[in-house]
Amino acid sequence: MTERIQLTVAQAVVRFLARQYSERDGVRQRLIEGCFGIFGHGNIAGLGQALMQMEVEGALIGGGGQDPADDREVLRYVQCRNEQAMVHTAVGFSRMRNRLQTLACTTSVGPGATNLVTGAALATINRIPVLLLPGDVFATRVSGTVLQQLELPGGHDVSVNDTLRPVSVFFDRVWRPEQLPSVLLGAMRALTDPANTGAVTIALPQDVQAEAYDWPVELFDPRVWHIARPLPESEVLGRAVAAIRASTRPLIVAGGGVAYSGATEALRRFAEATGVPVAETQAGKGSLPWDHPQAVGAIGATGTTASNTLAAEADLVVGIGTRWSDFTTASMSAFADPAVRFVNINVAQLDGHKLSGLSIVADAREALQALTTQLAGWRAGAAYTRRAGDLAADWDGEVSAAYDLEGDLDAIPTQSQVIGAVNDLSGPRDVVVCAAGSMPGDLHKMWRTSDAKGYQVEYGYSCMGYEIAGGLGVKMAAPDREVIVMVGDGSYLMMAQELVTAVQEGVKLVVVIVQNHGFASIGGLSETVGVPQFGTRYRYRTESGRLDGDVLPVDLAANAASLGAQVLRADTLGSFRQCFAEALAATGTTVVHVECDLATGSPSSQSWWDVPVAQVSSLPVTRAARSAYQQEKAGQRSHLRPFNP
Ligand SMILES: Cc1ncc(C[n+]2csc(CCOP(=O)(O)OP(=O)(O)O)c2C)c(N)n1
Ligand SMILES: [Mg+2]
Repeated sequence: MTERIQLTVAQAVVRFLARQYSERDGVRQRLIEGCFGIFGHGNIAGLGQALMQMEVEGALIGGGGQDPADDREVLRYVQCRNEQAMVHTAVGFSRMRNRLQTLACTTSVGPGATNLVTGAALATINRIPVLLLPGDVFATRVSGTVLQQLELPGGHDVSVNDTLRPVSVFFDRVWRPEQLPSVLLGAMRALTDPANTGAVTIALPQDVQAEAYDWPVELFDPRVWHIARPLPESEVLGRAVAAIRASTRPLIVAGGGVAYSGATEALRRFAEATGVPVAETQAGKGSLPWDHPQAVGAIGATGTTASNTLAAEADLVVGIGTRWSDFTTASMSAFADPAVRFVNINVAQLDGHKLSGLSIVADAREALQALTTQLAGWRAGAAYTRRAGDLAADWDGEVSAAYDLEGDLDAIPTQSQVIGAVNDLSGPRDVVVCAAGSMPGDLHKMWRTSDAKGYQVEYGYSCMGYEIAGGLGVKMAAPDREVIVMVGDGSYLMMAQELVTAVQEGVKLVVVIVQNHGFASIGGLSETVGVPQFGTRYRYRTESGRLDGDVLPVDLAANAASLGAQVLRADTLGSFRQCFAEALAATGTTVVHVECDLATGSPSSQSWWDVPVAQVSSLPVTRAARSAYQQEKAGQRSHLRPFNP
């Protein structure tokens, strides 16, 4: 007879989650480090009760983890302010831990659950594992229509949680306790599948959460989930080797998969052995240190002129762990040689086949090591490698000029000077976090990243409001590093409340608020698409009926102080440098508020991003933008040439 233990469904969930481990390269660690949550009637009596019982009992179970601290096997609860934000925090945490660990997020039913949707989309698009545990409406339905329940005339088994289906890589609902083991195992499998991970949702009806059941005890045995490193198929690898040997202008594009696979060292060895230059996507930035001889920096719409010149000329592009987003390909205009071909190394087939590439479905580290071995003795032409280095040096000169570290200390700084000062004053292991606005592009092209995990810009979803919440997760994952959150005034206004969580948890963030009174990025974009500055500045409405009055009297520094952060105000470059240094030295979460001058932008990427312009218009400014758009559009390629054997 199987031994059984009686627990509620919620108690079983937390006990199970506390005993899941991931393992790669022989290193085992807790898969779910903790549980973030906001309680309501949909989860307080179920998961809330279970988490409290675990906290109170200390759940001294032992076994499983290599780290003695793991043996406590308690799923620690952390309180948050907004459900979307807690998913961002889990994403920041998991990305920083190379997707080997993550956090769970519990919510009530209704609005608490639907607040998860944006965070879930962000996680899935960025391919970052997070576990979402929304409460759900009664399975039994005997209480009738409960508070916050959606009622569709066409069927009563649909709840608001079904909005999470399209943004989850795994979604299941536990209508009956007996289903729980299969749901939990399916969820863990999805969280630890490097090729297809993202938001994993287990919807838990509120009555089922509190229901008791006799569980087989093995369900709660420590369980280790091996994170696979798929090996490249030798025949496909051979074709890639032949293609690289035959190329004269090869270029590597390193994506997020390089860091997740722990392949930065393998990439460095490959680049040094072959002399092939390495460009980086947003998620791949930091794959090589910025001053490595083969590093040519950011690629695409927010790239360096070095990467973009090499991309335009490349005859073979080796994409490693990249999703080939439109920013990376400059909306399919970056690779201009009509004969260019792509080799894509990726754990996900979905990405491997993009751009008609030769798809090597494999772990980045394994594939790079195999390529390095098989290409032994081969090098790209010396003149080509030298040219890449010269182009990178030219761009570096542009960055130094924009950073302008010796600039006028008494003047209002430009955004580039603020970024330059932060880059200059922070340490090599410090981490910069950003997500939306004009800063991600400026950081991508200019930031000098020394450490593989030193750059955590979320640009898969580029979600305003990710910055502080995501930065909190990054810092929780790497408490020994300074985490610097760069946030625009627009993004700050969208979601700043996790400053309270940082203060509550004693987690130190350095937050730089760049105040430019509106959506500078979209303001810039609006100019190029023939809608100049429409609705992008934070201005009073005037008698003209338009938003063209004075700047609004918004004080974000006072706002941050009201949330419990220490706040420093800077209105010149000199005072910014001082305040930022003080913030780095502080022990608690510190916000530096700085006014920025918008007149001077960052150096141009000489690239393009496809944002369609109105085909017909009564406005001359829009018609002019349309003809410029059509010229750029002509540079778009289809990349449909098959890579046949
Ligand atoms: C949630 C969300 N809504 C809208 C957008 C579109 N968007 C991208 S950047 C931006 C403006 C950001 O303003 P701010 O944070 O002040 O940065 P700035 O553009 O001024 O650098 C907007 C509205 C987005 N990325 N995310
Ligand atoms: Mg702004």
